Amino acid sequence: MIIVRRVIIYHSSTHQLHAPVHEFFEGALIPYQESPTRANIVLTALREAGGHEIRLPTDHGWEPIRAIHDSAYLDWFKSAYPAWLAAGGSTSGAVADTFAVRQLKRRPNHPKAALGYYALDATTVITDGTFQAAYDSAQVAICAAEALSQGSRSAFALCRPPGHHAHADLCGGYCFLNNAAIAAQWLIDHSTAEPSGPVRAVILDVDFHHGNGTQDIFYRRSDVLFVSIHADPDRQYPYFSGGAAEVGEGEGVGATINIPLPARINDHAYLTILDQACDRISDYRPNWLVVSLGVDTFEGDPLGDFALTNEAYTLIGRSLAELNLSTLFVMEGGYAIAQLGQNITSVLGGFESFKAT
Ligand code: SP5
Ligand code: ZN
Repeated sequence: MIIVRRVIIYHSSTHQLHAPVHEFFEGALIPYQESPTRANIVLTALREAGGHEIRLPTDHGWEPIRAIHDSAYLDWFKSAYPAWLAAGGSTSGAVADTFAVRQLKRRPNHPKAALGYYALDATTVITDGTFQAAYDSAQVAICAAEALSQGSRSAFALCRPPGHHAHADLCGGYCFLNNAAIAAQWLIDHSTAEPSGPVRAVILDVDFHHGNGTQDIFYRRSDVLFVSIHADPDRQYPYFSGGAAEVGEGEGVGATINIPLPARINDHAYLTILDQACDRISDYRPNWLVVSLGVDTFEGDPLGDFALTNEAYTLIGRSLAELNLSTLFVMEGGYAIAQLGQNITSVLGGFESFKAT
């Protein structure tokens, strides 16, 4: 028998307000890769695939976002763009040129200084609509989490901007608010207590890049298992985290699992590793599964160096369905525009068509 479990889709239209023009890429200015087209294409592909309920988010306010992010960071983010303009910055977007790295700890109030204090790289260009887009992207994730907590078996949060590179008080890697972390925390906070111990969530991050922000947010906790399968940071962004030796700290030791992979990895090798990760997830016996879903693992992705074909995404969806958990997909990266819609619908299609034995 085929169990058809249709994934409920949440998306926002205000993501289009976040549309920086350029980014630095290997020393050159190129068009901003994390473009509004990405989410539009995924939504169109989902509509064409048919059969999904597609919903806009309702506003759940600041509380679920404050549960993850530093309040001074959120205050800064809210007024970063107008403050930048008032300080003489260009309307093409606010971006840092000086960063608060290592021993540099001063935090002056100047808008340009604040940018470099709260950003880990120069890809988080803040334009007029960025704050609204990021807030609504987080609301998309929260509403999808709410659907799960109300009994839906699965949901897909079409978040844009993405979230997994954002720390509690840092933006980076096109990310401002950590949508997956906010959703996981929301699920934990809205679950009925387990007699057997704390409510547990897994965040499985299959984006090409290590989910540095998510890792850092939960690094000292045992109630959220973070599993990330990604390009070895010895050769790829975000470089400064994502090694296999990073396993958590204090209470959280063992609740972070990093699986760095070589360039050109193919479908078969990747899926073998994913299935090993799924065994670790089952052993943890979580109440909730949040999947940070990036498809920049695709062979044609301009930011990636893996060799996954479209068929891999159906099999990834299927492996995740086999876990038989309440599952929330949160959109992260994926920049091969022509195949982006198909790669995402393949994951959801593989998940939905899993044949129970
Ligand atoms: C959410 C997400 O996927 N963010 C990714 C941010 C990556 N930014 C740095 C990209 C540097 C790419 N260099 C690769 C060159 C390939 N020719
Ligand atoms: Zn990525």
